[in-house]
Amino acid sequence: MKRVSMEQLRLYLVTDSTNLSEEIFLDKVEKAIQGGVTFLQIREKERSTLEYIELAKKVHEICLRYDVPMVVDDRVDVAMAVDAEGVHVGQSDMPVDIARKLLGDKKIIGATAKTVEQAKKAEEMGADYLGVGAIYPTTTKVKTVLTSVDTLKDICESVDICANAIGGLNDGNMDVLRGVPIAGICVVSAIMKADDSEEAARKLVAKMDELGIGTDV
Ligand code: TZP
Ligand code: MG
Repeated sequence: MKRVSMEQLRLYLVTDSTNLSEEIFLDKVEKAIQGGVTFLQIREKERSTLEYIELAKKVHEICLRYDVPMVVDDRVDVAMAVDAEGVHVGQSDMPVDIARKLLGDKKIIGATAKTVEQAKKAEEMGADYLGVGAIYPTTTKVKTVLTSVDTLKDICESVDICANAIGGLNDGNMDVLRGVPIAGICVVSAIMKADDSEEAARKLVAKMDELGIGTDV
């Protein structure tokens, strides 16, 4: 069952509301979608469950208006609470097959994979797409190691589900992804730290167009 398309994954925004007022955060998210974001993951590490749910509801309202799927990082309970389109799980989070049992057949489940083995296992367990990285060192709060572009290519060739590159990516350093059969890229800082998130998203789309990233040819 296809729950997410390659086109929907092309510009994947992982949010980070750190140091932003709610108003500015929500405005940044909406403008980023207007600039070309096609998929969104809400990712909050510091909030209580109640705060997470309240914010996720507001972000989801925006996403629904633009027909952009929203998944919740890590928290299957929060995804269920707000009827999000799905969840994204890392290697230390809830296993994909258990998340699938809890969320059912219709929801999107994304998984982080840093090796071909992890990628194949996630696919077998029912993941719909993969986030692969970090391609570059990242300043976003995350425990991660680097994944080479060669490994990213190997992963793309080893699974049938879509893979996106993540980690330190911006419009100035994506050239290494030319020719890699990814569906798109996932970014935090390139959009969340930009003064103008709409322009930032537009630039990322333009760069992907130039490099032929996520074009099904
Ligand atoms: N997983 C691997 S790298 C990363 C995550 C969540 C953070 C990416 O953030 P940025 O700011 O785009 O480097
Ligand atoms: Mg996680």
